[in-house]
Amino acid sequence: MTQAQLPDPEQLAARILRGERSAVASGLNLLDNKLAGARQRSAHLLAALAGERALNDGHLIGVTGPPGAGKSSLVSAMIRQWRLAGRTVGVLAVDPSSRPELGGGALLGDRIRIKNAAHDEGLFIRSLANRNQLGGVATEVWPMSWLLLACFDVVVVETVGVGQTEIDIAEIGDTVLYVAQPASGDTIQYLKSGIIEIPDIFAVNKSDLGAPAHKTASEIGRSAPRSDRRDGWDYPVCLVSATMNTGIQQLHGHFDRHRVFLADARLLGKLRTRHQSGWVLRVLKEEFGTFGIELLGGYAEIGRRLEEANQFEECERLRQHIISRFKSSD
Ligand SMILES: Nc1nc2c(ncn2[C@@H]2O[C@H](COP(=O)(O)OP(=O)(O)OP(=O)(O)O)[C@@H](O)[C@H]2O)c(=O)[nH]1
Ligand SMILES: [Mg+2]
Repeated sequence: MTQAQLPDPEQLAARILRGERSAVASGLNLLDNKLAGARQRSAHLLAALAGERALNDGHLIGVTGPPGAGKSSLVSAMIRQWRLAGRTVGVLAVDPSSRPELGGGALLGDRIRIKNAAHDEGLFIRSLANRNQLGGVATEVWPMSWLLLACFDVVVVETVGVGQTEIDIAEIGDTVLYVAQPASGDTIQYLKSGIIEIPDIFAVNKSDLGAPAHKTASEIGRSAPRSDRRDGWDYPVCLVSATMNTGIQQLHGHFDRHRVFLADARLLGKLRTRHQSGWVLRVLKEEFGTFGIELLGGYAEIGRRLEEANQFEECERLRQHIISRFKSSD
C-alpha cells in the first residue's frame, strides 16, 4: 500500500466510533502496517480514538490457558451469551506461530467466524496468526485491542498460555480469565509456580467430564490467592462446559463483578493508563534497545513525558526523536 492509499486517521476514527465494521478492519490493518507513513497515521488514529471512553468504558478481557483447554470454544459460548444480552463484541484471537499438531494457523477465528460472525453487525473477530513472539504477545496486539475497545462493549483477546504470554495478557486486559483443563497437572504446577497472581478469574472447562473437572476446580480453589491477600478481589473459580453451554452465565456474572470492582476502586483508568505506558516502553525498547531508552533520558523520564501527553502521539514523537538522533550521529 502506498502512502497515498493509507486511510485518513480522523475520518477512519469517526467511522470506527460509529461501529462501522469495514472501518474497524481497515483500522486494524493500519495498526499492523510497519511502514513509516503508516506508523504516524496509526498514532493519529489511536489518539483520535482515545477519548474518555478509552479509559472508562467497555471491558477488555484477556483469555489464556493451556493449549486445548477449550478457550476458543468457551469464547464462542461467551459471545453467544453476550450477543443474546445485546452487547457488542470484538475478538482478537492470537494464535501461536507453530502448532504442527493442529496444522498451525488461525483456528479459533475460522471456527467462530463461520458460525456467528458473518451476518452479525455486533460481532467482529480477527484472527492473528504468528503473533506470539518469543513466548510473549506481539506488540501490535495491544493497540489493536484498544481500537476494538473504542467501538465494542466487550473486547476479548485470546492467547495460548505459554509462560510470557500470561504476563503479557495481564498487561493488556482489564480482567484476565484463565481457562484450565480438567486433570491437568500443568495447571496446578503453573499455579504453584507463582504466576498465580495473574488471572482474576479461573474457569475449569469441560465440566461435562464430571469428577476430574470438580477435582481440578477445588485444587485451583486451594491454590488461588485469598481475597485478603490482594485488594479485596476474591479470585473466583467456576466450572463451565463450553460444549454443553453450562456455567457461562455465572462466568459472565464474575466478569461484570470484576468490571464493577475495578471501577469502584478507581482502578480501571489507572490500569489502562499503565498498560498503555508499558506498551510505549516496550515498543521503544524493541525497536531501539536500551540504548534508545537511555537516549531519551531513561524509563523514568519517558514515564514522566507520557503522563503529560497523549501516549500514542508521544510514542511516535519519541520514536522520531531517537531516529533523528541516530541519523545525526551517522
Ligand atoms: N468435553 C468437552 N470438550 C470440550 C469442551 N470445550 C472444548 N472442548 C474440546 O476441546 C478441544 C479443544 O478446544 P478448543 O476450543 O480448540 O481449545 P483451545 O484452548 O482454544 O485450543 P488452542 O487454541 O489450540 O490452544 C476441542 O476438541 C473441543 O471440542 C467442553 O466443554 N467439553
Ligand atoms: Mg484456541
